[in-house]
Amino acid sequence: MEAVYTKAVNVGKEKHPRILDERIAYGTAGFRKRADTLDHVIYRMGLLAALRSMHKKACIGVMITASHNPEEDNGVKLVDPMGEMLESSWESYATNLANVNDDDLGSTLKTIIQQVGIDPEVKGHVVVGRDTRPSSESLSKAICDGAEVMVADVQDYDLLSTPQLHYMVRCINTQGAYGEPTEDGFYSKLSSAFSKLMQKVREPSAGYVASLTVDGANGIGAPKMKEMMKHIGTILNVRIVNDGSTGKLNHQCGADFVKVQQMPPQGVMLSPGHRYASFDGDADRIVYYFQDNAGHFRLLDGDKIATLVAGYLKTLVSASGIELNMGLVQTAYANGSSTKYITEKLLVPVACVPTGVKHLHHQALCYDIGVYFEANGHGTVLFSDTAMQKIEAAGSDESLTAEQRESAVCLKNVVDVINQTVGDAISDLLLVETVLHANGWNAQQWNAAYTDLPNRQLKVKVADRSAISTADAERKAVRPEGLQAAVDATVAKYFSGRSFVRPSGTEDVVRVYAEADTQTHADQLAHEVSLLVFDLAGGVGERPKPL
Ligand code: G16
Repeated sequence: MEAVYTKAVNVGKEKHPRILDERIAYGTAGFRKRADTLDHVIYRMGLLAALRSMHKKACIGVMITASHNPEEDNGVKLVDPMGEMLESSWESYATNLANVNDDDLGSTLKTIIQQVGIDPEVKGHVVVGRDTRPSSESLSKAICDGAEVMVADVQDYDLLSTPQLHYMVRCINTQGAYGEPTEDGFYSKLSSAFSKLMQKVREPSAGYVASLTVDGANGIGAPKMKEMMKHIGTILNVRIVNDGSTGKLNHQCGADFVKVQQMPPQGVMLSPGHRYASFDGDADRIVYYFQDNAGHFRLLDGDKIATLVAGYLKTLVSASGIELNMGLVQTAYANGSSTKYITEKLLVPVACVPTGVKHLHHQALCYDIGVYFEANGHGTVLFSDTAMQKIEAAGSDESLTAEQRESAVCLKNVVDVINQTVGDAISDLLLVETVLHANGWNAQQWNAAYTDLPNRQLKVKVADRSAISTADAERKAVRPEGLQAAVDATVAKYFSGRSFVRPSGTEDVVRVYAEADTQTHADQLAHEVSLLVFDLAGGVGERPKPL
């Protein structure tokens, strides 16, 4: 291995030197920063991905993307063997490797190998994907350089959505049992299940119309959705806007813009009765929206998707007669009304975990059927092995009624529409359309289940966002001292008020969330809490202004 360590240092110094003496930390979903400062970090993640692969004796994925961040940023997400995010115990290795001097690269690799107990004889296998950012192509080469220095086999998928790369990793590591590890395999698996689910002819009076407009955030989701549509054909009519042909990535468009600004993206003129969806920059999030009869913009976010899907799955499971437990996982951003609806109406237990798909995914594994969604539209559904076995068996169990068997077969097709590895905008879109079709609902009928509490999200700039630390699934700020008490006192002034603050793990900001009985009150509360953050946690620049 000595020759490999030396090569890691030499290639690092020659091709991917650490030019900035600035510390970078592993965040909510990997490393994320301005693209022109990232080359050495990405090279090193190629090295680390190879080590992880050697350790797990399985293929590991690396995705070059900064997802919802502006086009100038980029980042890297590491994908573990079953398509989940990198195990958190490895995040410290990643941070350490990303920050050492070029000369210390070899010794750092050696230490990781010794600490983890990696067999140096094992050959690594790393698969790489990238989004459409201008910087992504050269950064994906840096990944390949790193993995090749560690003598790993490298497979470059080129342009993929993040969830497609997660899917590939799982397909490869299950020797194809999860699906064929190709783009065509992805489209075929999902579209074939979707076609079966959409076969049932609806009453003409039903509210559902198989037509919607998709905002591709000028990112990778647009071309990939177009590919999916070639497989789906006329079952669903999808018009794609913000497809990257003219606009800038995530600029005034995409799921994050629509969710945070609570308005339609650029390029979309809402027409009443029509359904709209927005992807984010790497197509792992989706939100829906529509204009109601009174002409108001209505958002159907991750909470609304979670409740729609959980309600449908609950009905199907019950109709099939299969005994399975279900749980729903949310974060502090979940609208209070959604949590109330899930626990009181759907009677499904809800768990609250910190922001980040890695936390939600982990918790969702505790149930036979684990539905997880962040309010920002990032989520999926996980089925345990037991659930899968029961569903498969029930589909052909002659002791069950025809209706029960039919529900079990339907459930199996629903499983195949879902990308269980991570939130997937394309897969989630097909799932939502499936449920709306099955229920015969339009967007207004979907939205009627419960009414969101008015809410507002703001960002505050501070000198050092690590000055804020949180507890209780990010619902309480434990540092700086006095901040939480001040937030509590402010919240107490508002009817149905709730607010929390947390440092973002993807942007250099502190996020503030507030909800209250009216939009004016939610806006006021968010503003007051922003001022507290600014004053007590080292705000920089202009003091937050009222909305
Ligand atoms: C990533 C994570 C999400 C998280 C979001 C915002 O999304 O995957 O789980 O909600 O960042 O995180 P934060 O509030 O810490 O900035 P994406 O779509 O940008 O990869």
